[in-house]
Amino acid sequence: MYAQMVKSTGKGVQALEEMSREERAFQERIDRGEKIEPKEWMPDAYRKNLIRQIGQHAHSEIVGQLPEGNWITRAPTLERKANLLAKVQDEAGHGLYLYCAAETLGVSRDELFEMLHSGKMKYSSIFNYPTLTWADMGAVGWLVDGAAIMNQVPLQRTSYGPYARAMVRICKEESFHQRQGFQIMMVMANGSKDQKRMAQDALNRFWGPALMMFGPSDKDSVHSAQSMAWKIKMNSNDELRQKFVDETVPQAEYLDLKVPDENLKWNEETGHYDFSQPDWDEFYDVLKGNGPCNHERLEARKKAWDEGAWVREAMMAHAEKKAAKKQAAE
Ligand code: BYC
Repeated sequence: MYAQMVKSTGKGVQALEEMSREERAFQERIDRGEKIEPKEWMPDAYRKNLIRQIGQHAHSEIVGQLPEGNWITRAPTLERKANLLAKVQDEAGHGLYLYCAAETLGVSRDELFEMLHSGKMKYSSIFNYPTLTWADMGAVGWLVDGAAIMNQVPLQRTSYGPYARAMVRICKEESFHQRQGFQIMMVMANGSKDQKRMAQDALNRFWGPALMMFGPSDKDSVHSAQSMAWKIKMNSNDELRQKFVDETVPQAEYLDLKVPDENLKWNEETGHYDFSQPDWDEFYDVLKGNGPCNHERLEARKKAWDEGAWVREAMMAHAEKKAAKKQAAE
């Protein structure tokens, strides 16, 4: 049933005159800034869209552990290893909060995992790129978590209560992640010639994919209009991408690294940087499953799921035994 739910919910916004009385009252609650809670009435399309977005967000956190997990055993110092380990564990925690939030909408965790593993549900495109050197741990923290915060801070005000509340803690932790990434970049950029070259190379490879994290340009975004009307999304994709560029370019300058974009230029008139769009053909190709690591990431997730089957079975057996014991005592 939920496989159909993740299908696109359209490009435009439902017109007021097309709304039923219930739908209109619901929209008015959203417009007043009220939070919607799990047991309350909501339009089916609102529920579907939230399951899609929160589910994809949860999957991104879980799959997002893989590129950094790759470097835990090769971190250059014990302190770096402990920091990276903590960060990767935080991502697992974020996934769990988000799966819980999605479950309050009536979808089960098993259904969500099935949709991830069968490719029916997406996760962020960024995690289909490889992490080739230690400098990538800096670039991921700085750029990927930096982009994530840009997108997620406004989501603390999203209309669905459990999602908004989950975002509060997630954002606090993402800020720490961004800083630890930037600090790695500072050390690399101020280190030996080779270290600086590695830092620049990591920036070169992650800049475009980080810009893609915000989704297609506004004119091509399928869900933005309705999601923004429902405050499932607080800003458009292009707005957040611009904000990210405006904040990140001065940080690159501070690192004395060059953002790989010949068209990047401060625009006095707009008060923003002009910049090149990322390669949208590459983005859609990654979404279709053809990125450098799509296959590897999904296989790793499926393997973890299969190898964890005995844990789930043991936990379920324990819970059932406990429930039976309680029932017998009553
Ligand atoms: N990658 O209509 P649009 C993290 C899809 S985790 C893949 O604009 P929407 C972190 C989109 O789903 C970061 N797919 O969509 C974790 C839609 O396809 P469907 C994740 C993408 O939803 C560990 C289609 O393209 N953050 O930060 O309005 C370590 C059309 O797009 C992408 C979140 O999930 C993409 N980049 O806007 C470190 C935040 N972009 O579903 C860090 C919550 C678009 O119709 N999510 N698509 O098949 C959002 O804010 C929104 O869902 C997005 C996309 C801005 C991502």
